[in-house]
Amino acid sequence: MSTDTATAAASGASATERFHSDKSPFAAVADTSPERVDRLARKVIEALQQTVREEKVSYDEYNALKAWLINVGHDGEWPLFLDVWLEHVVEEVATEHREGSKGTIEGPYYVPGAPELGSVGTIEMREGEAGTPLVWTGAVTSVDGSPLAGALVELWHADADGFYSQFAPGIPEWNLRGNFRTDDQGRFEIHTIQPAPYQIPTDGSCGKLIAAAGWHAWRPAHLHVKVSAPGHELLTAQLYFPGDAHNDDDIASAVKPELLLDPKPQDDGSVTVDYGFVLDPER
Ligand code: MBD
Ligand code: FE
Repeated sequence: MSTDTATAAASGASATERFHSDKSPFAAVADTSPERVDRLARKVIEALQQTVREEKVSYDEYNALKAWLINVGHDGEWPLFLDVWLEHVVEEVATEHREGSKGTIEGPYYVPGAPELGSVGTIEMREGEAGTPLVWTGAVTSVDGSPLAGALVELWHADADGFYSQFAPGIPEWNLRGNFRTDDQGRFEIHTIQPAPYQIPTDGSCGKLIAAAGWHAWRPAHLHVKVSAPGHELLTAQLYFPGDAHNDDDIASAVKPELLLDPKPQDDGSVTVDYGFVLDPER
């Protein structure tokens, strides 16, 4: 049972490995000028130095920080740490010019290349997968209102225990991960289950910080998506369910009012929801 054996170090190692295998982060910034590097590095270092001065940080506190930072790396939790406490600001800056749908952070658990399931399909799930059945219909359009046929909607989300396939043990590889394509009208219909609220691992370095600071480790239940179409900017978003206790205090600060769904409970116990996406043309 994944609940018994999931560890921060294992999910952290998977997230770190995934990040390295998908991206060439240094190649993308190979042209950065020394002036830019100097400016950014100096600002970050000065913020740390100023904190030490203002708060009169002791040698014991400095050594604890050193040990903690080393442990974040050992646990593979740098992707988690950065995506929880920093990515939301990067996303805000990167998308402030957009006129189409609001997006939010990607987080550490996206995997490219999930199974292609067409415009109407059921995501891969285990027999008797726990959770309320969810039927999600929607359309993808451009900002001028024209439907985008053949747009790609990549969906991934946690199971009813809050675990992601490929980042917790004992879950089939592509469970609750699938890629959908809009039809001629730009529409899609996705059958899945409602995910559970998600608690970031408490037994690793990020969990230790959260406990020591008296914070909580919860994210509200969410569906992750990436929506893309030729000639348009990639939209990365998450969708949330009204009434979730953590919509107002997400540890990752990634909830926006525009990302709240309006689910309609059905007589058969399932829930339907209509939510579409408006993509910005590439600039
Ligand atoms: C998640 O599932 C997530 O979406 C983010 C942003 C951080 C940690 C876990
Ligand atoms: Fe998530």
